[in-house]
Amino acid sequence: MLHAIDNGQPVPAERIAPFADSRALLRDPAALRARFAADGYLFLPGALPVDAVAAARAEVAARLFEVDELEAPPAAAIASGRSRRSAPGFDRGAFWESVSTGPRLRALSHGDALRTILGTVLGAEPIAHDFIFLRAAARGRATGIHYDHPFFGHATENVVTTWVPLGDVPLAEGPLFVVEGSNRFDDLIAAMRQLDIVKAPEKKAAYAMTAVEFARSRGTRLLTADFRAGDVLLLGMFTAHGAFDNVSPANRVRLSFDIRYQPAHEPRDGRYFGARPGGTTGAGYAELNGARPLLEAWHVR
Ligand SMILES: O=C(O)CCC(=O)C(=O)O
Repeated sequence: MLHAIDNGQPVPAERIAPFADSRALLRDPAALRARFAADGYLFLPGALPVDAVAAARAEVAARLFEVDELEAPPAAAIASGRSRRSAPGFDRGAFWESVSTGPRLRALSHGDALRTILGTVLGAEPIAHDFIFLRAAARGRATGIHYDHPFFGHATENVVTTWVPLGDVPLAEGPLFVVEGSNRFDDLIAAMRQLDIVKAPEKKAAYAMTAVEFARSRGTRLLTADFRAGDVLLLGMFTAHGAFDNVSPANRVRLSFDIRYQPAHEPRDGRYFGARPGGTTGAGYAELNGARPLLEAWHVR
């Protein structure tokens, strides 16, 4: 039984199901790509070295501890309810950029293990965005349902979102979910192709419905997992997804990152590449939720 919370309510049993496990297909690239095309996602449990994940987690947690947002020991990621990031003059964008470019985090996000997986999935030499979305979701946080195309699919649609939990992320801590079959919701996908949230910022990429309402309206389910350190989830640009509520009784912060890979030879969206990428809006790392103190408001992106 999978128990997750959406918008303060338990997800009914008929609306939630586990991801298909595609790890064995890493040895069969054609079958792996066929599964990705069919399902719009690939769940690859245990595909990353856990020591590299633990090192990245420790690095990020140490930085949050430094601004007094976590209790000791930092790697337990228990929110303190305090923050030095609220102090006048604190440069939140610069801080988050420095956390997001930490060497251990980058060794994981841009390292051989992910490169090899993404090369297999793309069937081409892969390149990762330099801009990375590092998430620190405190209790009470969630991410609304959206497709990624309006953010990342403009230069090429052949872009793969790569979601990596930095440590175990059980269902109570609000992991990612995928809307089953949403890669075939042609009406929604056609609308997403028209939407550029930078050119039309009044249009939100996230749907107003709760995840359960959304799934019910389409007669489908929310697929997810009790994520373990070392797991990876890959999504296409036309796969609707979000994250459940973090309801951790221990006040544990959900740490994860998401990054996009694409074939190196295809056109690149300059907002996400380079030494100081501007990100979706041009504000750089200051635009991310992670740049705000843990207990401040959280909206999708
Ligand atoms: O981790 C989250 O809360 C959201 C991640 C997401 O939307 C993505 O990876 O595209």
